[in-house]
Amino acid sequence: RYLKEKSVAIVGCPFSGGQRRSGVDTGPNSLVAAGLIEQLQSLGWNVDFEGHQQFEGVNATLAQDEDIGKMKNPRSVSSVTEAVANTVEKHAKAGKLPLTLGGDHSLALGTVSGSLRAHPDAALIWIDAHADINTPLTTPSGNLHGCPVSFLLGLDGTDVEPFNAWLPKKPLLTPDRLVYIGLRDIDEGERKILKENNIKSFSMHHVDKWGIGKVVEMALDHVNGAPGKRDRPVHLSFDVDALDPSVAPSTGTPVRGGLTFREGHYICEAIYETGLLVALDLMEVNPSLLEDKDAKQTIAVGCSLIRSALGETLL
Ligand code: NNH
Ligand code: MN
Ligand code: MN
Ligand code: MN
Repeated sequence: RYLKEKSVAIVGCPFSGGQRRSGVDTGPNSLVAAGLIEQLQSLGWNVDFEGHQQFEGVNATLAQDEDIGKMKNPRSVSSVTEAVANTVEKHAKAGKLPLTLGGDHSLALGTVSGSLRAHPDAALIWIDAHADINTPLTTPSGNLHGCPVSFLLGLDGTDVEPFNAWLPKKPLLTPDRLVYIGLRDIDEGERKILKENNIKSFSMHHVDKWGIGKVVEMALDHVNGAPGKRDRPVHLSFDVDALDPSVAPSTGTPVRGGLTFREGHYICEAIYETGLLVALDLMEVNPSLLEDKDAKQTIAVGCSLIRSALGETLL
């Protein structure tokens, strides 16, 4: 409904500075090398891909990027996310669906910013084992991939350099348009933030209790403000670590007890079915961890989640 045509723009983001394990920067290239573009073309999409984002300069100086407070690599994350925001905004305003391939999840500060500039009333559906809503004050690790959502909401502690040089004074996202599915590893400070801001979260406990069908329904009801109402554009940010490590082993912070293969795919299929998907992120695929067969499995699952979100049907 919001797209001009069946046109997807791939934004490959070879960046790992939001966390400390190398290799996640090779995720985008691995997904493309596995045939993602051809797969999307055969689903009838026009695929716009002019090579991955160029972060060589930033990546080369990561080691010199000194901490600011607890934040690790703050200048690198800020400049990369600012650039990604501009790219995603450009594609979205051209009526295309930006598909961002990570790279670590700090990149979503950029992707969601870009989406919200083009679709100011959009909802954010965050599929993850983690809430990624630490602030620069609450982060236990200093890793900015655990913080993008707090910046998007403009929570206390996020008005900091260098991010405040480009993030808007008035945040683009409000807590009522955010929903989580898959959570099972939340930090103390995050728990408090989720409560205080009344943020809707479906943990793995809820997936077990109600089943994935009901959970996705409730998640969509929540962000649209009423049961059955479906009109908000949706930005879907999918961290592969939401899946169980037996399904997607090659990721930096696996947490057991995750979504099954089908539950992950169901989420993507159901959101595609609404016709409201305007942007998609597939993040945290790290092919350099573990053995080759685990990397291949994780890359294949990444490609198939993307296909499901872009309309591959089972029948
Ligand atoms: N919550 C932890 C932190 O802030 C871990 C976040 N790690 C993730 N998030 N992989 O998706 O560091
Ligand atoms: Mn994440
Ligand atoms: Mn995660
Ligand atoms: Mn992650």
